[in-house]
Amino acid sequence: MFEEKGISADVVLSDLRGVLQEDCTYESGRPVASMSTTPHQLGVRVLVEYLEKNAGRLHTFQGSAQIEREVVGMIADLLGLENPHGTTTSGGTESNILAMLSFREYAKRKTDSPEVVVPKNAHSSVDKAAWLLGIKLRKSPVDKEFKALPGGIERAITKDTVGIVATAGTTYLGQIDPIEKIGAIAEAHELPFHVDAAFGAFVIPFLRDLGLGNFTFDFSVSGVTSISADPHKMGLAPIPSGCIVFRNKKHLDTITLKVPYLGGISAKQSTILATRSASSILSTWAIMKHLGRSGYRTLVSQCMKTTRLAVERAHANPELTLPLEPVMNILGLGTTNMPLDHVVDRMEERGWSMAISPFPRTMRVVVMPHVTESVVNEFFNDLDKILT
Ligand code: 0PR
Repeated sequence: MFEEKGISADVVLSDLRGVLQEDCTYESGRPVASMSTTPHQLGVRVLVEYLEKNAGRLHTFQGSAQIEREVVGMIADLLGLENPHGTTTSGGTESNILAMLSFREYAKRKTDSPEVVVPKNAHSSVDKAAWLLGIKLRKSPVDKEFKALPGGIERAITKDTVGIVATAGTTYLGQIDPIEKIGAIAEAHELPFHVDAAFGAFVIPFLRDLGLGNFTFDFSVSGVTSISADPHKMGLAPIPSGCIVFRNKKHLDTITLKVPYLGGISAKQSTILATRSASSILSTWAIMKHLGRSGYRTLVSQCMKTTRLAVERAHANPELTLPLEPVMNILGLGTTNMPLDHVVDRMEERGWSMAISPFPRTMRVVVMPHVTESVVNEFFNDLDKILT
């Protein structure tokens, strides 16, 4: 109900506090399937301090415009690209929609029935993008490690194909598709190729530095034309913070709409949203500047150490299965005998906030910074009790 007469701020705040007790907090460690975490404190300060700034009107906020360019520049640098063309976004979904919009628009003269080839391990936002954009998806198969099969991608290409999407850091298992092989196919067929690294972009480069896996997934692969990366996942930025980087201006141009009445730099918009938070962009900038690569490397190192503990605990219980030895800080846990739904219901009763992945059917554990070693031990202690 929207009352006629307002209530005092104190009462409003205490009412709100009461209702929000229902929420799970990251500090409790309970959201074990979440790709978001407690944002970095410096970022929170910046977010609150500059809350009113609008990235839909960068003509008015020229300093914020400069910071946005620097955020895109830093992310592109992390992904191995010197002269990027890109934009910040509200997250991985918007970035995937923009990538696929650019495919469709770039191929406008080629076909009226655009198709995109995507392995079946992709995030559901690719389905959402296809739905919104009137694009048909051709889903290609994956191998037994749930990685895209390059041959399957090539076979799915038709005369109406306008682009290929693959993933570096899949939602369900943290798997990395063979980006070099797919890039070669994209080049041979002269197709743009988008890599969804919404989760992986802030993890994979540091795995490489730490000697925990040498995966080539970025702009060093010549066939890759765009990559998405979400600071609001492993970048520790407050929500909303996403980014898409294009190698070539011609691809960004296809998603740039002229809005002349807004004037100046605001007269060109490449995002789906118009009015949008600039404070989360400034916050992302502050966190990335403050942590530097070394800060993120330390974070990834800690998360991977905790992931190894989770793997040990999973292997120690014969009632649990791991369809994939984790590549990064994401695990999919299956069960040998007890139905997954039953286990998840019992875990929810014990206060865990769980998620069941459909492919393969597993419980997802994302070892974000709030999922500490003691959280992992408590989690597996509860699983062990339920499974005996
Ligand atoms: N691409 C990949 C590979 C993703 O994993 C996700 C999100 C997206 C794109 C879309 O990103 P946005 O959610 O920023 O638009 N994956 C998570 C998921 O669907 C999102 C999530 C986050 C889920 C927090 C739960 C949660 O508590 O599983």
